Amino acid sequence: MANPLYDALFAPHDGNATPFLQLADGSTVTHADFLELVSQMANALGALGVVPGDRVAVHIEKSPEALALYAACVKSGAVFLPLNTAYTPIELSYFVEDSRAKLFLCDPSELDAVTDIAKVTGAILHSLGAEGDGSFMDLARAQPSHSDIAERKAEDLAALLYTSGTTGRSKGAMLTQANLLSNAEALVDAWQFTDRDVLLHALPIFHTHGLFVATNTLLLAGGSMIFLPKFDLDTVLRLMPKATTMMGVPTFYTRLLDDARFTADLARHMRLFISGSAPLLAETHIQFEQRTGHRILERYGMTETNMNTSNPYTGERRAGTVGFALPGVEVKICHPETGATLPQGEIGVLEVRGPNVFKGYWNMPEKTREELREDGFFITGDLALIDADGYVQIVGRGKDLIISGGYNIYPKEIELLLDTQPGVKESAVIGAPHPDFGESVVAVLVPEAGATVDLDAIDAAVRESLAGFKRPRVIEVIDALPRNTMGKVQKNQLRDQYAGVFTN
Ligand code: MLC
Ligand code: AMP
Repeated sequence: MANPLYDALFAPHDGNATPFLQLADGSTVTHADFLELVSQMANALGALGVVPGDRVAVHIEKSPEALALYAACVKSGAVFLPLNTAYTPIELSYFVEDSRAKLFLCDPSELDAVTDIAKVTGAILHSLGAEGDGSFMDLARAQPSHSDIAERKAEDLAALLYTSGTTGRSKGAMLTQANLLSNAEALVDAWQFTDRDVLLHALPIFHTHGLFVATNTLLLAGGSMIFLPKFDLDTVLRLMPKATTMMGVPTFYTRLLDDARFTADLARHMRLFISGSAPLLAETHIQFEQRTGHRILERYGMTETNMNTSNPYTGERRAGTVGFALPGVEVKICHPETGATLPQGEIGVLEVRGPNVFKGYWNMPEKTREELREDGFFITGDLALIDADGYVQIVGRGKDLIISGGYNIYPKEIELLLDTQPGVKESAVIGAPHPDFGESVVAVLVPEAGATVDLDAIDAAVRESLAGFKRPRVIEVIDALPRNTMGKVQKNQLRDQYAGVFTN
C-alpha cells in the first residue's frame, strides 16, 4: 500500500516520543501522541462513511486537534477542505454545497447557525472545538489507536482550497499529493530545515501558508513547532527565544518592528525569518535588518501553486524581490494578451509551471482552461519582471485583488453585495495602503437619484454576509464613478484619490 504524502510526512514519526507541537501553556504534543490521535480520527472518519476522495469541509479553530484532522484526512484518503474561521454562515453554505462535502466539521459554538447548511447539502455535521471538545472528538476518542493507511496515488487529490475570483465566485483549487509533497521537499532543501528546527507558528492553518508551507515543511524535516492559536504579539515576543525560525505575513513583521521589546537579543536564537503572501515593503526589510541583523527571506506563492520562488538562503536576499524559481519550478514573464514570453527586464504576467502547480479548479473546466495552459503553465495574474541578476520582482497585479494582512479580498464580491443595498445605484471597491494590513478596503458608493444611503444599514448587511476582514473600513458616497470613454470604471483614479485614507 502506498500513500506518498502520508508516507513522507507522517509515517516516519510514528511512535516517536519526540516533540512535535509546543503549546502556549508550555505543554508538548509528541509525534507519537499526535499520530495516535490521527489514527483515532481516521477511524472516526471511516465510521462516518468517509471514503477516499470524499471532501471533508472544516470550519474550526486552530488547535493540535485541527492539525491532526488534516493528517487524518491524508491517512484515510479524504480531501481536506479548510475554511477561513472568519467566514459567515452565508459564505460557508457556498463552499459546503459547491464541494459536495461528505462531512462538515464546525466549531461547537456555531452548530445551530450551520445546521441548515448541512440539511440542504446533505453533509454529515459534526463539531470539533479548540479545547479538543465536540462530537467528532467524542467519536474519535472511542476509536482504536491504529488505523490503515489508505492507498493513494501521487496525482490523487489531497486538498481542496477555495480562492476567490474576479467574478465574485470562489474557485476550489484541486491540490494533489504530489503538489504538496514536491513543494515541501523543495522548501526543506531551499531553506535548510532540519530536525533541530523549532518554527514559531502563529499563522492560521486554513491557508497554504500556515498549513502547507509551514506544517508540511516542518513535518518533512522532522522539526517541531511552537503552535500558537493566532498572532498575539505578547505571546510571540515571549516565545521567540525558544524558536529557530518564523514564517509570517508582512503584518507580523511590521507589528514586531512597532514594538520596542523586539530587539536583536530577542531574535538571537533565530536562524531564519521568512515572509510571504503579500508584498514586504523594502522599508520593512531594511528596518528589520537594522534592528536584528537578520535579512528577512521573502518568497512568493499562491493557493493554486504552493511556493514558486524564493530568495536564496545563502546568497543575497534582495529587498523588494521574491528571488528565484524554486528547483523544479519554471517561471516566465509573458505578454498579457498574446502570452508570448517577453524579453528580460520587461513587465508582464508571471506564468509558472512545475510539480507544484495544481490540477485545476473543482468542477470549473472553463476557468481551468482560462488560467492553466495546455503546456502546464499557470497564468498567475501577477505582474512581474525578472531583473538583470535573475531576481523576480512582483510589481503589481493584473487581477482586481486586495491583499489585507495576507488575506485575499476580491472587490467584486463586495460590490455585488453593495449594489443590492437600498438606495445604492452602483459601487466600486478598491484597496488603499494601510499601515498595519498593507492594504485595506475602501468602498465608493453612488446613490440612486434622490435617494440617501443608510451607511449603518449597509455596514450591518456587510457584517451579516461577509467575513470581517472584507468589510470596507471606509465608505465614501460620491455623485458618479470615474469612467473611461468605453464606460469602464477607472479604479486607478479612485485608488489615487483615496490613497491616503488610512495613512494621513
Ligand atoms: C483580522 N482582521 C482583519 C484581518 N485580520 N482585517 C483586515 N485584514 C486582516 N487580515 C479584523 C477582524 O475582522 C476584526 O475586525 C479585527 O481585525 C480583529 O480580529 P483578529 O483576528 O483579532 O485580528 P488579528 O489577530 O489582528 O489578525 C491580523 C493578522 C491575521 C494579520 C494577524 O489576519 C493573520 O494571521 N493573517 C494571516 C493571513 C494568512 O495566513 N495568509 C496566507 C494566505 S496563503 P472586526 O471589526 O470584525 O472586529 C497565500 C499564499 C502564499 O496567500 O503565498 O502564502
Ligand atoms: P492566494 O490566492 O491567497 O494564495 O494569494 C496569492 C497571491 O498573493 C499571489 O497571486 C500574489 O498576488 C500574492 N503574493 C504572495 N506572496 C507574495 C509576495 N511575496 N509578494 C507579493 N505578492 C505576493
